[in-house]
Amino acid sequence: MDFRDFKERIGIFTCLLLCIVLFSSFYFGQLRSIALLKNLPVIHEEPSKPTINLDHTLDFTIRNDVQTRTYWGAPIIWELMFDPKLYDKKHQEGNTSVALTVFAVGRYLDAYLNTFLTSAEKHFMIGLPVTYYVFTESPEKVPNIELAPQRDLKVVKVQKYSRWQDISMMRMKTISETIEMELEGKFSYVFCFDVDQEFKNRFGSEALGESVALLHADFYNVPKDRFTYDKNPKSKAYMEDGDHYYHAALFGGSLQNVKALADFCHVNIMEDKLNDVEALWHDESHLNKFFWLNKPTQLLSPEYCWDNNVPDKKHILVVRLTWAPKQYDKLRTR
Ligand code: 5GW
Ligand code: MN
Repeated sequence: MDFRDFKERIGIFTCLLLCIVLFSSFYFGQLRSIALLKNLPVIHEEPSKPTINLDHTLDFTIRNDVQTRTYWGAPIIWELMFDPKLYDKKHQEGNTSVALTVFAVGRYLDAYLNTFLTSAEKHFMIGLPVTYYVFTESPEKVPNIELAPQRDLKVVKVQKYSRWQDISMMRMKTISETIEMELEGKFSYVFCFDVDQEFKNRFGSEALGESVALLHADFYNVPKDRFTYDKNPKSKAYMEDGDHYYHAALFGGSLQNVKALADFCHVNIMEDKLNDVEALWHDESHLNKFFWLNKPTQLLSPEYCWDNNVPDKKHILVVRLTWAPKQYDKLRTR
Protein backbone atom coordinates (compact mmCIF):
# COMPACT_ATOMS: atom_id res chain seq x y z
CA MET A 1 0.00 0.00 0.00
CA ASP A 2 1.63 3.18 -1.10
CA PHE A 3 1.22 6.52 0.52
CA ARG A 4 -1.50 7.79 -1.92
CA ASP A 5 -3.57 4.67 -1.30
CA PHE A 6 -3.31 5.25 2.40
CA LYS A 7 -4.41 8.89 2.07
CA GLU A 8 -7.40 7.82 -0.03
CA ARG A 9 -8.49 5.28 2.59
CA ILE A 10 -8.13 7.79 5.36
CA GLY A 11 -10.30 10.13 3.25
CA ILE A 12 -13.04 7.53 2.77
CA PHE A 13 -12.84 6.55 6.42
CA THR A 14 -13.22 10.19 7.55
CA CYS A 15 -16.18 10.64 5.25
CA LEU A 16 -17.85 7.51 6.62
CA LEU A 17 -17.20 8.63 10.18
CA LEU A 18 -18.66 12.04 9.46
CA CYS A 19 -21.75 10.43 7.95
CA ILE A 20 -22.21 8.22 10.99
CA VAL A 21 -21.77 11.13 13.37
CA LEU A 22 -24.17 13.33 11.41
CA PHE A 23 -26.75 10.59 11.02
CA SER A 24 -26.66 9.52 14.65
CA SER A 25 -26.84 13.07 15.97
CA PHE A 26 -29.87 13.62 13.75
CA TYR A 27 -31.41 10.30 14.79
CA PHE A 28 -30.81 10.71 18.51
CA GLY A 29 -31.81 14.35 18.26
CA GLN A 30 -35.13 13.23 16.86
CA LEU A 31 -35.44 10.66 19.61
CA ARG A 32 -34.71 13.32 22.20
CA SER A 33 -37.28 15.72 20.86
CA ILE A 34 -39.82 12.90 20.72
CA ALA A 35 -38.96 12.15 24.34
CA LEU A 36 -39.37 15.83 25.20
CA LEU A 37 -42.71 15.86 23.46
CA LYS A 38 -43.74 12.85 25.50
CA ASN A 39 -42.97 14.76 28.69
CA LEU A 40 -45.16 17.67 27.71
CA PRO A 41 -48.55 17.80 29.42
CA VAL A 42 -51.18 16.40 27.13
CA ILE A 43 -53.75 19.01 26.19
CA HIS A 44 -57.18 17.46 26.30
CA GLU A 45 -59.29 19.23 23.75
CA GLU A 46 -62.81 19.76 25.09
CA PRO A 47 -65.23 18.00 22.79
CA SER A 48 -66.69 20.86 20.80
CA LYS A 49 -70.16 21.52 22.15
CA PRO A 50 -72.98 22.04 19.72
CA THR A 51 -73.40 25.79 19.64
CA ILE A 52 -76.80 27.33 19.31
CA ASN A 53 -76.68 30.07 16.74
CA LEU A 54 -80.01 31.64 15.85
CA ASP A 55 -78.63 34.68 14.04
CA HIS A 56 -80.40 33.58 10.85
CA THR A 57 -83.76 34.00 12.63
CA LEU A 58 -83.10 37.67 13.43
CA ASP A 59 -84.90 40.43 11.56
CA PHE A 60 -82.16 42.94 10.75
CA THR A 61 -84.45 45.37 8.94
CA ILE A 62 -87.32 45.76 11.37
CA ARG A 63 -85.43 48.43 13.32
CA ASN A 64 -84.55 50.93 10.64
CA ASP A 65 -83.82 53.57 13.29
CA VAL A 66 -80.66 51.88 14.60
CA GLN A 67 -77.64 49.85 13.49
CA THR A 68 -78.49 46.15 13.76
CA ARG A 69 -75.24 44.59 12.50
CA THR A 70 -71.57 45.46 12.89
CA TYR A 71 -69.30 45.74 9.85
CA TRP A 72 -67.80 42.36 10.76
CA GLY A 73 -71.27 40.79 10.72
CA ALA A 74 -72.13 40.49 14.41
CA PRO A 75 -75.78 41.17 15.25
CA ILE A 76 -76.65 44.04 17.58
CA ILE A 77 -79.69 42.90 19.54
CA TRP A 78 -82.59 45.37 19.74
CA GLU A 79 -86.22 44.82 20.70
CA LEU A 80 -88.39 43.40 17.84
CA MET A 81 -85.44 41.77 16.04
CA PHE A 82 -85.77 38.38 17.71
CA ASP A 83 -88.48 35.86 18.50
CA PRO A 84 -88.22 35.32 22.27
CA LYS A 85 -90.26 32.08 22.23
CA LEU A 86 -88.08 30.54 19.54
CA TYR A 87 -84.88 31.49 21.38
CA ASP A 88 -86.11 30.05 24.68
CA LYS A 89 -87.34 26.85 23.03
CA LYS A 90 -84.05 26.20 21.22
CA HIS A 91 -82.01 26.89 24.32
CA GLN A 92 -84.20 24.67 26.47
CA GLU A 93 -83.96 21.87 23.92
CA GLY A 94 -80.20 22.38 23.78
CA ASN A 95 -79.89 22.20 27.60
CA THR A 96 -78.30 25.63 27.84
CA SER A 97 -77.22 26.61 31.34
CA VAL A 98 -75.93 29.97 32.51
CA ALA A 99 -73.63 31.11 35.30
CA LEU A 100 -73.93 34.73 36.44
CA THR A 101 -71.11 36.32 38.40
CA VAL A 102 -71.59 39.41 40.54
CA PHE A 103 -69.36 41.14 43.08
CA ALA A 104 -70.80 42.76 46.19
CA VAL A 105 -67.91 43.96 48.29
CA GLY A 106 -68.11 46.38 51.23
CA ARG A 107 -71.06 48.72 51.23
CA TYR A 108 -72.14 47.66 47.75
CA LEU A 109 -73.62 44.51 49.28
CA ASP A 110 -76.12 46.36 51.49
CA ALA A 111 -76.79 48.99 48.87
CA TYR A 112 -77.44 46.87 45.78
CA LEU A 113 -77.30 43.07 46.06
CA ASN A 114 -80.85 42.39 47.19
CA THR A 115 -82.43 44.45 44.40
CA PHE A 116 -80.06 42.96 41.84
CA LEU A 117 -80.84 39.34 42.74
CA THR A 118 -84.57 39.77 43.33
CA SER A 119 -85.00 41.50 39.99
CA ALA A 120 -82.81 38.88 38.24
CA GLU A 121 -85.18 36.20 39.51
CA LYS A 122 -87.98 38.01 37.69
CA HIS A 123 -86.24 38.75 34.40
CA PHE A 124 -82.86 37.07 33.84
CA MET A 125 -82.91 33.97 31.60
CA ILE A 126 -86.31 32.82 32.85
CA GLY A 127 -86.88 29.18 31.92
CA LEU A 128 -83.18 28.30 31.86
CA PRO A 129 -81.05 26.87 34.67
CA VAL A 130 -79.08 29.74 36.21
CA THR A 131 -76.50 29.72 39.00
CA TYR A 132 -75.57 33.01 40.63
CA TYR A 133 -72.02 33.29 41.92
CA VAL A 134 -71.88 36.09 44.47
CA PHE A 135 -68.39 37.26 45.45
CA THR A 136 -68.09 39.08 48.73
CA GLU A 137 -65.86 39.43 51.76
CA SER A 138 -68.94 39.04 54.04
CA PRO A 139 -70.76 35.83 52.99
CA GLU A 140 -72.98 35.99 56.09
CA LYS A 141 -74.54 39.20 54.83
CA VAL A 142 -75.78 37.80 51.51
CA PRO A 143 -79.60 38.03 51.57
CA ASN A 144 -81.61 34.85 51.54
CA ILE A 145 -83.41 35.08 48.21
CA GLU A 146 -86.16 32.67 47.30
CA LEU A 147 -85.04 30.99 44.09
CA ALA A 148 -87.20 29.44 41.39
CA PRO A 149 -86.66 25.76 40.49
CA GLN A 150 -83.49 25.07 38.48
CA ARG A 151 -81.89 28.17 39.95
CA ASP A 152 -79.11 28.21 42.47
CA LEU A 153 -76.92 30.68 44.34
CA LYS A 154 -73.34 30.17 45.48
CA VAL A 155 -71.39 32.54 47.66
CA VAL A 156 -67.64 32.81 47.23
CA LYS A 157 -65.54 34.62 49.79
CA VAL A 158 -63.04 37.09 48.37
CA GLN A 159 -60.66 39.56 49.89
CA LYS A 160 -61.57 43.24 50.02
CA TYR A 161 -59.02 45.39 48.26
CA SER A 162 -58.54 48.75 49.93
CA ARG A 163 -58.57 50.84 46.74
CA TRP A 164 -61.89 50.87 44.94
CA GLN A 165 -60.10 50.82 41.60
CA ASP A 166 -58.66 47.46 42.67
CA ILE A 167 -62.04 46.14 43.85
CA SER A 168 -63.27 46.79 40.33
CA MET A 169 -60.18 45.69 38.38
CA MET A 170 -59.30 42.57 40.35
CA ARG A 171 -62.68 41.08 39.47
CA MET A 172 -61.01 39.95 36.26
CA LYS A 173 -58.56 37.75 38.16
CA THR A 174 -61.32 36.17 40.24
CA ILE A 175 -63.54 35.62 37.19
CA SER A 176 -60.72 33.85 35.37
CA GLU A 177 -59.90 31.63 38.35
CA THR A 178 -63.55 30.82 38.95
CA ILE A 179 -64.11 29.79 35.36
CA GLU A 180 -61.09 27.51 35.50
CA MET A 181 -61.70 25.99 38.95
CA GLU A 182 -65.47 25.93 39.21
CA LEU A 183 -67.47 26.69 36.08
CA GLU A 184 -65.59 24.82 33.33
CA GLY A 185 -67.68 21.90 32.11
CA LYS A 186 -70.75 22.86 34.17
CA PHE A 187 -72.26 25.73 32.16
CA SER A 188 -72.78 26.68 28.54
CA TYR A 189 -72.32 30.42 29.16
CA VAL A 190 -71.11 32.82 31.81
CA PHE A 191 -72.29 36.41 32.19
CA CYS A 192 -70.57 38.89 34.50
CA PHE A 193 -72.48 41.85 35.95
CA ASP A 194 -71.93 44.98 38.02
CA VAL A 195 -74.16 44.79 41.08
CA ASP A 196 -75.42 48.39 40.96
CA GLN A 197 -78.17 47.58 38.48
CA GLU A 198 -81.77 46.41 38.42
CA PHE A 199 -83.54 44.16 35.92
CA LYS A 200 -86.79 45.70 34.67
CA ASN A 201 -87.85 43.49 31.76
CA ARG A 202 -86.94 40.29 29.96
CA PHE A 203 -83.17 39.78 29.74
CA GLY A 204 -83.42 36.47 27.95
CA SER A 205 -81.65 33.83 25.90
CA GLU A 206 -81.41 36.16 22.89
CA ALA A 207 -78.56 37.82 24.80
CA LEU A 208 -76.51 34.61 24.83
CA GLY A 209 -73.65 34.29 22.39
CA GLU A 210 -70.07 33.10 22.05
CA SER A 211 -68.60 36.51 22.90
CA VAL A 212 -71.01 39.23 24.00
CA ALA A 213 -70.31 42.94 24.50
CA LEU A 214 -72.65 45.73 25.57
CA LEU A 215 -72.97 49.10 23.86
CA HIS A 216 -72.52 51.81 26.49
CA ALA A 217 -75.75 53.81 26.87
CA ASP A 218 -73.86 57.11 27.03
CA PHE A 219 -71.89 56.49 23.83
CA TYR A 220 -73.94 54.32 21.46
CA ASN A 221 -75.24 57.37 19.65
CA VAL A 222 -72.29 59.79 19.73
CA PRO A 223 -69.41 60.28 17.28
CA LYS A 224 -66.33 58.10 17.73
CA ASP A 225 -64.07 60.96 18.77
CA ARG A 226 -66.05 61.23 22.00
CA PHE A 227 -65.30 57.62 23.03
CA THR A 228 -63.30 57.60 26.26
CA TYR A 229 -60.68 55.01 25.32
CA ASP A 230 -57.41 55.10 27.20
CA LYS A 231 -55.16 57.58 25.42
CA ASN A 232 -51.99 57.10 27.44
CA PRO A 233 -49.39 55.23 25.33
CA LYS A 234 -47.80 53.97 28.55
CA SER A 235 -50.90 51.92 29.41
CA LYS A 236 -51.61 48.51 27.90
CA ALA A 237 -55.19 49.71 27.40
CA TYR A 238 -54.04 52.46 25.03
CA MET A 239 -55.97 52.53 21.78
CA GLU A 240 -56.07 55.07 19.01
CA ASP A 241 -59.09 53.74 17.22
CA GLY A 242 -61.94 51.38 18.01
CA ASP A 243 -65.30 50.13 16.80
CA HIS A 244 -67.71 51.02 19.61
CA TYR A 245 -67.49 52.06 23.23
CA TYR A 246 -68.42 49.01 25.29
CA HIS A 247 -69.67 49.08 28.87
CA ALA A 248 -67.93 46.80 31.36
CA ALA A 249 -71.10 46.64 33.50
CA LEU A 250 -71.85 43.39 31.75
CA PHE A 251 -70.12 41.01 29.41
CA GLY A 252 -70.43 37.34 28.68
CA GLY A 253 -70.03 34.41 26.37
CA SER A 254 -68.70 30.90 26.30
CA LEU A 255 -66.54 30.01 29.30
CA GLN A 256 -63.47 29.88 27.06
CA ASN A 257 -64.04 33.34 25.59
CA VAL A 258 -64.86 35.01 28.89
CA LYS A 259 -61.77 33.44 30.42
CA ALA A 260 -59.67 34.80 27.56
CA LEU A 261 -61.14 38.26 28.16
CA ALA A 262 -60.58 38.12 31.92
CA ASP A 263 -56.99 36.86 31.50
CA PHE A 264 -56.21 39.56 28.94
CA CYS A 265 -57.55 42.31 31.20
CA HIS A 266 -55.89 40.94 34.31
CA VAL A 267 -52.46 40.50 32.72
CA ASN A 268 -52.59 43.99 31.25
CA ILE A 269 -53.81 45.53 34.50
CA MET A 270 -50.85 43.91 36.30
CA GLU A 271 -48.41 45.10 33.65
CA ASP A 272 -49.76 48.62 34.04
CA LYS A 273 -49.21 48.35 37.80
CA LEU A 274 -45.58 47.39 37.20
CA ASN A 275 -45.23 50.44 34.97
CA ASP A 276 -46.99 52.64 37.49
CA VAL A 277 -49.88 53.56 35.22
CA GLU A 278 -53.62 53.01 35.51
CA ALA A 279 -55.97 53.03 32.55
CA LEU A 280 -58.47 55.87 32.36
CA TRP A 281 -61.56 53.75 33.09
CA HIS A 282 -59.78 50.86 34.81
CA ASP A 283 -61.05 47.41 33.78
CA GLU A 284 -63.41 48.99 31.23
CA SER A 285 -60.49 50.45 29.25
CA HIS A 286 -58.86 47.03 29.05
CA LEU A 287 -62.15 45.40 28.09
CA ASN A 288 -62.51 47.86 25.22
CA LYS A 289 -59.01 46.97 24.05
CA PHE A 290 -59.83 43.25 24.21
CA PHE A 291 -62.98 43.62 22.10
CA TRP A 292 -61.07 45.79 19.60
CA LEU A 293 -58.53 43.00 19.11
CA ASN A 294 -61.05 40.15 19.50
CA LYS A 295 -64.30 41.17 17.87
CA PRO A 296 -67.38 40.13 19.84
CA THR A 297 -69.77 37.80 18.01
CA GLN A 298 -72.80 39.58 19.42
CA LEU A 299 -73.53 43.08 20.69
CA LEU A 300 -76.29 44.07 23.07
CA SER A 301 -78.04 47.36 22.50
CA PRO A 302 -78.29 49.80 25.41
CA GLU A 303 -81.80 48.41 26.00
CA TYR A 304 -79.83 45.79 27.95
CA CYS A 305 -78.31 48.35 30.34
CA TRP A 306 -79.96 51.72 30.20
CA ASP A 307 -78.79 54.88 31.93
CA ASN A 308 -81.82 56.91 32.97
CA ASN A 309 -79.72 60.07 32.90
CA VAL A 310 -79.56 59.94 29.11
CA PRO A 311 -82.32 62.36 28.11
CA ASP A 312 -82.96 60.97 24.62
CA LYS A 313 -84.72 57.63 24.87
CA LYS A 314 -86.12 57.44 21.36
CA HIS A 315 -84.37 54.19 20.37
CA ILE A 316 -85.11 52.39 23.62
CA LEU A 317 -88.30 50.38 23.18
CA VAL A 318 -87.73 48.27 26.31
CA VAL A 319 -85.50 48.94 29.30
CA ARG A 320 -84.34 45.48 30.34
CA LEU A 321 -81.76 46.47 32.91
CA THR A 322 -81.03 49.88 34.32
CA TRP A 323 -78.25 51.52 36.30
CA ALA A 324 -79.16 51.98 39.92
CA PRO A 325 -78.86 55.59 40.99
CA LYS A 326 -75.27 56.33 42.02
CA GLN A 327 -74.77 56.98 45.70
CA TYR A 328 -71.18 58.14 45.34
CA ASP A 329 -71.26 60.32 48.44
CA LYS A 330 -72.34 57.36 50.58
CA LEU A 331 -70.35 54.61 48.90
CA ARG A 332 -67.13 56.21 47.74
CA THR A 333 -65.89 57.79 50.91
CA ARG A 334 -62.24 56.94 50.95
C1 5GW B 1 -66.61 51.24 45.52
C2 5GW B 1 -66.27 52.56 45.38
C3 5GW B 1 -65.98 53.04 44.13
C4 5GW B 1 -66.05 52.19 43.03
C5 5GW B 1 -66.40 50.86 43.20
C6 5GW B 1 -66.67 50.38 44.44
C7 5GW B 1 -67.07 49.00 44.62
C8 5GW B 1 -67.36 48.21 43.51
C9 5GW B 1 -67.25 48.42 45.90
O1 5GW B 1 -66.99 49.02 46.97
N1 5GW B 1 -67.72 47.14 46.02
C10 5GW B 1 -68.00 46.41 44.91
O2 5GW B 1 -68.47 45.25 45.05
N2 5GW B 1 -67.80 46.92 43.67
C11 5GW B 1 -68.09 46.07 42.50
O3 5GW B 1 -67.47 46.59 41.34
C12 5GW B 1 -69.60 46.07 42.22
O4 5GW B 1 -69.98 44.86 41.62
C13 5GW B 1 -69.72 47.21 41.25
O5 5GW B 1 -70.90 47.17 40.52
C14 5GW B 1 -68.46 46.98 40.41
C15 5GW B 1 -67.97 48.22 39.62
O6 5GW B 1 -68.00 49.38 40.43
P1 5GW B 1 -69.04 50.54 40.09
O7 5GW B 1 -70.37 49.92 39.81
O8 5GW B 1 -69.04 51.55 41.18
O9 5GW B 1 -68.42 51.14 38.78
P2 5GW B 1 -69.15 52.05 37.70
O10 5GW B 1 -68.30 51.91 36.46
O11 5GW B 1 -70.54 51.54 37.49
O12 5GW B 1 -69.15 53.46 38.23
MN1 MN C 1 -71.64 49.90 38.06
